[in-house]
Amino acid sequence: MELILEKLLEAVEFGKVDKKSPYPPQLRGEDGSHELTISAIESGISPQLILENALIPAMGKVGKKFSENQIFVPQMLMSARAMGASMIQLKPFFASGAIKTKGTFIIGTVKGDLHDIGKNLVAMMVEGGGWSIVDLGVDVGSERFIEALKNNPGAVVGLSALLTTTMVNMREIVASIKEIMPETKILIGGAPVNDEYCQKIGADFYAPDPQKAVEYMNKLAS
Ligand code: B1M
Repeated sequence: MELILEKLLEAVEFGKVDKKSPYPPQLRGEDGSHELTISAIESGISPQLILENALIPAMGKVGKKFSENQIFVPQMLMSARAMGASMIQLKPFFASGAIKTKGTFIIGTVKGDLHDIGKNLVAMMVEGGGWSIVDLGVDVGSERFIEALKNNPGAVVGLSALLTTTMVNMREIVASIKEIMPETKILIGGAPVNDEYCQKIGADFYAPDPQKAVEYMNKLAS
């Protein structure tokens, strides 16, 4: 693999956003994902290769380490930020169709719920897994999910809830979506929900963490 992609993979894995960023200490003074992505594009490496050989494997490593409790939310957020810095440079290639994604993932925190840190992490990790993201934000009811699905036919939907008082809203959202578009795959997550609840409300998959969400999405795409 090109040295520059190896360096980019390392920058994203360890959360090095740009050269002036003091984090992580072991990469102080080195280029971050911002500079490395620009250099990679300028040296003629295709955006698809940048995504497939650096960003996706980096986020795969991050997700695995998080699942195994080797790293925690702050480190994961730094990696997500480093990936974001890289994605900003790649965005024009997504828009032009030069990068092919695995599909679209519509994600939102359900109605009544304003917690978005976990939802944002899942969105970032799934994006790092090669999917296009439609992030509807927080306090999202069934109407907005359905509208987004109509604009993105065949998309996978992700629902997040952090409150026992709002997880119940997942049931109505799942039922409304399945009534109109029964083939839609819906995954749910968030601290108060579990596999049993997922089955009870007719959702397709419960992901306890972002890595499990990515693994499920990748199975759907294969
Ligand atoms: Co809130 N809050 N909060 N809060 N808050 C909790 C959730 C709570 C457990 C705190 C407590 O009492 N111990 C409690 C819920 C109790 C319950 O329902 N059983 C609670 C409460 C009660 C409230 C308010 C009602 C407080 C009040 O006003 N009286 C209020 C509700 C507001 C509302 O939503 N309408 C409220 C408000 C807030 C803040 C706005 C202050 C802030 C949110 C800021 C924000 O998100 N931008 C906040 C915070 C920060 C928390 C805690 C401290 C942290 C949540 C968090 O971000 N965790 C939380 C207590 C705690 O968890 N220690 C708490 C880190 C995040 C990475 O984890 O979101 O679980 P998490 O996501 C994980 C997994 O769950 C999973 O992946 C992530 C990474 O592993 N995951 C998915 C999440 N979504 C997924 C989706 C998937 C797949 C996986 O697929 C689609």
